[in-house]
Amino acid sequence: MYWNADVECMPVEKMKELQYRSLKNLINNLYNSNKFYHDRMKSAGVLPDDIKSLADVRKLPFMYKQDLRDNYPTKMFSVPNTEIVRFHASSGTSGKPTVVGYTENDLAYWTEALARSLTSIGIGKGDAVQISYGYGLFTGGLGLHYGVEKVGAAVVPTGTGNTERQIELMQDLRVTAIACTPSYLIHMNDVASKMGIDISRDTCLKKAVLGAEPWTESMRAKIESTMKIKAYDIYGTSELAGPMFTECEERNGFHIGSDMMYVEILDPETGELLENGQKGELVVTMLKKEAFPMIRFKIKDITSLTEETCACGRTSPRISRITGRSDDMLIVRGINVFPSQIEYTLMKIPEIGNQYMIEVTRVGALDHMKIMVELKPEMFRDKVADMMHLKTRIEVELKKHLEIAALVELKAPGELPRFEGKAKRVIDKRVM
Ligand code: DLL
Repeated sequence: MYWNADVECMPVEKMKELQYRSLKNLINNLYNSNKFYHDRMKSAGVLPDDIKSLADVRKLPFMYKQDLRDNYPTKMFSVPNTEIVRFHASSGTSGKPTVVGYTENDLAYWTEALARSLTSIGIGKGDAVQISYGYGLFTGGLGLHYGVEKVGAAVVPTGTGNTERQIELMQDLRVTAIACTPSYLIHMNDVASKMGIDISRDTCLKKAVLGAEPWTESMRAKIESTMKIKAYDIYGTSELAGPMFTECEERNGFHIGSDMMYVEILDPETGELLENGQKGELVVTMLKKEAFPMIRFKIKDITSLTEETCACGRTSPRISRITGRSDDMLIVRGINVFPSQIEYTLMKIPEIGNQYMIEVTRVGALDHMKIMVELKPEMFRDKVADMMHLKTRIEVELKKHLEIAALVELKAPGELPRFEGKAKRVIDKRVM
């Protein structure tokens, strides 16, 4: 079943022509009306007339997450504020979040991408889909919400937390599919067991749409065998829109809507364009976005591209499941955390010295983050009450900037290990 067969199964050459026309339009508009892109292209020595084929996209300069921070909150937007109908934001490295704005058309394309994806995994009218992604500034909840409604299924908008109630609702509303992070689904299953509920026996759950954090085939196998459901991967980033692309029933990569985006896979070291099947850094140009265009955006996720027609009949290219990142971003309970963001917060607290370490572990299905910080010698006290007060103050400060809780452990000066050369600040003990 296709949502939009004309586009999803369009002959490849015809699609490439369409992409070129969209690219040409986009670059002309941006050069003439957006100061950020105009200046970027000018300093890279590229003019709109230099874009004579789709491959000429490679002449255009890259965009980075840092550009969003430098232009906080809306300086890169391409439309007047009056055209914006929604904002989303994700946490940033230096206290400032990255903000993305959407016009009505932007939301319509995002929803269309999700409608195609959900249809490709057989979710539609008659399904009840529990959305256990965060609603609000995070794109997971609201993004999927409108996609699910679009395909005519019923939304159960539980959001995150209150797991026991979520399980009751799953039973009472005869939920057939759930969308959440893979780790949260495993946690939900553990909680259900403690409540004496067997998800495979006592609920109508058949499918799960899982993403927003890395997970593996072995985690998929575990989820499917314990809950007797089919688990599909979903991918997206807030800069592109939010969750957008799933695998189809074949489960051999995310189908990319080529009418909406152009994908390159580059060698992270050399920047060289890689062949189909080779793993590298994902670089995306969004062809239709109005409020917040993305040209050659370096997402930093590692994947590979396939352009062969899929056994499902779709001609759209696929990217393989995400196997890592080319930067140091951690995803903890579905939230993006940059060690530099932690450092920025810590270094503003006068009692803290220069040494810290971040430890991420998984207890049951949930991630836990511990931050060990060395105090300055003059700030280190023997009085337990003083230290407890300081520990709480650091935890509150981190929670404010990271949006998730981290446990702080205070260390005496000189207590943390020192490294010759590159400091090892992050210990990720999670096994997936
Ligand atoms: O996580 C959007 C999303 C919501 C995707 C719900 C899927 C479901 P951000 O918070 O901007 O957006 O984080 C994007 O999360 O660059 C990847 O590193 C990682 N990520 C997202 N989905 C997957 C996945 C949302 N399926 C960053 N597998 C991305 C591995 C993923 N990593």
